[in-house]
Amino acid sequence: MLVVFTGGTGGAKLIEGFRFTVNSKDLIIICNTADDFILHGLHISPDLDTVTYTLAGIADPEKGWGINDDSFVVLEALGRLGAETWFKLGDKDLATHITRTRLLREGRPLSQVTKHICAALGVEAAVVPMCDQRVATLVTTPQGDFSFQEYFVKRRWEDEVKGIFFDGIEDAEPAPGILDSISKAAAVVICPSNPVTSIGPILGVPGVRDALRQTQAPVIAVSPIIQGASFSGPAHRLMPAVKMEASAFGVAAAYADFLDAILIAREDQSLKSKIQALGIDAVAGPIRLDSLAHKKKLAESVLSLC
Ligand code: FO1
Repeated sequence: MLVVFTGGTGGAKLIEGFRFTVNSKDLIIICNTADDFILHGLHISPDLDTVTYTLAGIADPEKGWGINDDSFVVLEALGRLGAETWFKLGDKDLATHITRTRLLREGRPLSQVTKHICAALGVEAAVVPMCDQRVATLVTTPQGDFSFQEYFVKRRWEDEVKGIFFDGIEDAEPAPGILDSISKAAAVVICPSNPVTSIGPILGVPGVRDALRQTQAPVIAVSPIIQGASFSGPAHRLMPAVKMEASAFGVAAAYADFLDAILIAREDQSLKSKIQALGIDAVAGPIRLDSLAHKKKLAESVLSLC
């Protein structure tokens, strides 16, 4: 059993590699849900969907989110009616949000709803939300507090970030099966996702971090930062806001209490000894995920390190 911690687009690139290198029934993917929000009255879970669509082979390869060859007819019609259109929900993607919202309203927990959507889309891997309770990332800026999607998509991550909070995290509980799967895993992989807003909330769910510290399984991370910049999204901007160094070393240090090894970029080779001084093995190599060949290769490298 390979247990994988992930956010959305960055992590899904490595998961695309696992799709071709690991038996999908052996994959348990634990997803961030603190990016979730309500729009047009619908419950949107961007990271769960990005991962599910990736595993189903229907993800949009250009954008990294949404469904391949989707249309935006409903969004345009919503715009004509005065609704907000900054979050680009495709027509096929909307079917997922409508179904999720209906099942949640019927009283099913998010983990069950996700299982239903995965089964309907033919995904055999277990895609698990970090918790069934509402947790929401709030980004504090000089212009006010924003939800993650407002900060990231609507405001194009241009605001100066003063702080980041996960509203509701203290009352969250790991979704059913998460703690058990971490303790029984053959290996745990932390994807090259944002350590603050993607992996941070998962680690913040009470009990998850302790389970990682206690498991006998090797815990391996892939750095989302190459030479001080993230290869997907604003991680390098957000890390300093929570006093993490925006580097592969900063990522390793943030996970130091449970991490056994980290894959870093060849360009960051010089950070190896500093990371190893934390008691973490550091392996430098190609970690960019620009093509399917890169994704498969990195998945193989992670598996051999495991
Ligand atoms: N990201 C964008 O940058 N712009 C969008 O309009 C957008 C729409 C969207 C719709 C559905 C979905 O599942 C994801 C979407 N994303 C969009 C991506 C999303 O904001 C990010 O993947 C994550 O929340 C960051 O992990």
